[in-house]
Amino acid sequence: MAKSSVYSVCGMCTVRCPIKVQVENGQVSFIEGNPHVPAMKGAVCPRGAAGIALVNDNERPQTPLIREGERGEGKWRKASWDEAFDYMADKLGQVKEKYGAKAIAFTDRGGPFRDLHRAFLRGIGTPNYNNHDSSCARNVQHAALSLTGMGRKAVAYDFKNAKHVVLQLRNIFEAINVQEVNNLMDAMEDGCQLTVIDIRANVSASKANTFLKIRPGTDYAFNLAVIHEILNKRLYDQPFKDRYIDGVRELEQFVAPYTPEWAETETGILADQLRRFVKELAAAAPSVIWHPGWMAARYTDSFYVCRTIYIINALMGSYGAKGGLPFVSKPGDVGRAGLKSFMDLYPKPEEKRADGVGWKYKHFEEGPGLAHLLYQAMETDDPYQIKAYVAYRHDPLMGYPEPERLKKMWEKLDLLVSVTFSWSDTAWYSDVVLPLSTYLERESILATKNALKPQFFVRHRAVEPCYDSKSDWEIVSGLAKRMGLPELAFETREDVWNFQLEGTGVCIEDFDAKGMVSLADKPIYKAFDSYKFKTPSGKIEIISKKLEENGIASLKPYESPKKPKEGEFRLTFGRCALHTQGHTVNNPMLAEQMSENVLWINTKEAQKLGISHGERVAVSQNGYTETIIANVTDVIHGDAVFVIHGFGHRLKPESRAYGKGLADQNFMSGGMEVWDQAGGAIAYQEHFVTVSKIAK
Ligand SMILES: Nc1nc2c(c(=O)[nH]1)N[C@H]1C(S)=C(S)[C@@H](COP(=O)(O)OP(=O)(O)OC[C@H]3O[C@@H](n4cnc5c(=O)[nH]c(N)nc54)[C@H](O)[C@@H]3O)O[C@H]1N2
Ligand SMILES: Nc1nc2c(c(=O)[nH]1)N[C@H]1C(S)=C(S)[C@@H](COP(=O)(O)OP(=O)(O)OC[C@H]3O[C@@H](n4cnc5c(=O)[nH]c(N)nc54)[C@H](O)[C@@H]3O)O[C@H]1N2
Ligand code: SF4
Ligand SMILES: [Mo]
Repeated sequence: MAKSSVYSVCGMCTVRCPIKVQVENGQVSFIEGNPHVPAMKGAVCPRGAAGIALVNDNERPQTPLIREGERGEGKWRKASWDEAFDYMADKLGQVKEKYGAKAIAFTDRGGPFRDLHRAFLRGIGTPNYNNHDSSCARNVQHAALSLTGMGRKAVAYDFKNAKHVVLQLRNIFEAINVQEVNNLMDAMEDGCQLTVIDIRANVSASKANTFLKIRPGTDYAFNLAVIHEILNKRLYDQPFKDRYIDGVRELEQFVAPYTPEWAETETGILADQLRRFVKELAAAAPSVIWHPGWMAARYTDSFYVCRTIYIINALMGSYGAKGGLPFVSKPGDVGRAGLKSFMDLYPKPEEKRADGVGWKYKHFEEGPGLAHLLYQAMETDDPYQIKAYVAYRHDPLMGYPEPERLKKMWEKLDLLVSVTFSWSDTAWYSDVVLPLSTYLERESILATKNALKPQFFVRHRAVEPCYDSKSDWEIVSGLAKRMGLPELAFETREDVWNFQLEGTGVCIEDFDAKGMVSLADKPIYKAFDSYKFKTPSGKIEIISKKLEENGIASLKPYESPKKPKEGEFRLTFGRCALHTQGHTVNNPMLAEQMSENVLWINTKEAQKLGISHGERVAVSQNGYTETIIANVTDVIHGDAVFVIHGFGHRLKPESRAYGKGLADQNFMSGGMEVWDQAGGAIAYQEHFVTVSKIAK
């Protein structure tokens, strides 16, 4: 038997763990963690292992498809790649000629492999690149920027050396990043404390030293009281505070009314418990990580929750500290040249963005913009018409609220394209579907990981595509060739990689041994004294000039969240270890492990409704109903019901997922307009549902 192994990068979720793929006779036989990365411990998570089942899954798009019937009807014509590229280039050309390049919009899933397709957008001249982040971590990013002038990824989470980790809105043992989980478990074995603040006892809570069950949507109250207690008892890191934090006096005045006793009435967490927790936290400083959150697109004040978390980390002195939030290094920081950028081939388009970011909303970062505002522009033609849209590795019909509303927003598009490896609601509704090879069948462009030990890494193709699919660079090259961008029309993967490696002193063979090239010998903890934050004052700024100038308060007075009306529940959601968003639900191995989601509902509330554990119940909002099995439990707050997101698929080709479970995005009526004006993200959890027994 012909056996080989390939170092690559997992693609089952956005974490992109380094992996080693074993291949036997041209088929993937086993996937494990890359043994050269100690924190992987040779492991992958269940989804990473199930990548094997993705490759030969015949329920994914297998050739390019061009729509024949109405949008969403599912009538397709199979096309060759040449035909699909010609069709697309022709339509894009027409839109560009008639409405200008800005009428072409593009969204993707974010991540490190974007340089080439973003260069393509610049090349054709549109400013309208967005990613999914307004449905995910935008509030975290903007909170980080508003305080430090640096994005959320400018610091690492040094779990391995931490002494106290706080997870608030962050379920690390189910929303998995393998290296982070392994590092945190090692630290906990060495005595690191774990505190979980959540509306329900999730798996992370089950491993925690302290679990604080909080009333949904009151995290800002809790955090303000924590700051009050830290300042009141002078539990902060004095030298760090004096040297690196600007605006502590304003902060002190602002939090004066927010005592632990006050917070108790809001959050349900006892004042004494809060005080004990703060004392323990301060004792572990500066090796403290209060995780700023990841999926923080939840409430209209989530930005301020993230902001207070960063402020608490600063007061604990954990910025720059071992076991806290040390600063990552970029290639330039360690005296190395970075990868040559495709985007630098073209100037930045001068047109203003359709989503208003950078001109109408000056306090937001331009990069990925705010996709929900792009969609609104598609509907209103304000500031201008958008006529072509490519959703690349993106399923907004599952990931944004109100799918039916979103379809209406897309009504005026002359072209809607989906580039994807699996069926998705968005792909099914598109005019053209371009099947991307699965991550095991394709290579990616080279990417950089800024880290304590920065590196370049690469995704290698482990096996040849089993259907008529292509890699990203092949897709971009195919389009570039037809759209007058010869500099992006690469013939071979080596041409792509060699372009990127020019001037770096690294060659592509250097990746063979480990799948990555480290740019430093050991983790670098940047010298504290030399550090300057990227704000005007060089310090962490509690009062952000940029926010204030744009009419946004740096410290917003607390407003109590809406209480659910009698018989209503706040709809909340999150992840489980067995699935990624909506795109693994039809995976043969994972569907077998978990084929539907259940509705977590508090025991007392269920009793009032006469609902028993395991019973199928109806969930409704504004006359719209879906059904789901009830998980009656004491460990969720009575104000909320909770589901795992990503279920409730209704697509014909997905036999394993079809009709199973509930789709939470269908219960967010008006949700495209409900977003956090300070942080930019959608506020997904500002919606209420009723739950009832199903009439027999
Ligand atoms: N297995 C797996 N891992 C993943 C993903 C996946 O789909 N599957 N997706 C990846 C992605 S894209 C992301 S963004 C991350 C998300 O990572 P996380 O943000 O950590 O994950 P979630 O499960 O969305 O939410 C975390 C917790 O927030 C809690 N929560 C809900 N409302 C409130 C509230 O009002 N207050 C508090 N304190 N807690 C609340 C939920 O109960 C849940 O336990 O995970 C990543 N990793
Ligand atoms: N109601 C509700 N809405 C949510 C969430 C929620 O919990 N509840 N979670 C939010 C969060 S945290 C996020 S990150 C977003 C996620 O939503 P999206 O950003 O849309 O991401 P995914 O669902 O992971 O993937 C989108 C599509 O891309 C395809 N895909 C995945 N990986 C690849 C790849 O490597 N290449 C290509 N070409 N295609 C790929 C998949 O097949 C899938 O169809 O949704 C957000 N929306
Ligand atoms: S966390 Fe799991 S699914 Fe995500 S990249 Fe790592 S191994 Fe793959
Ligand atoms: Mo996310």
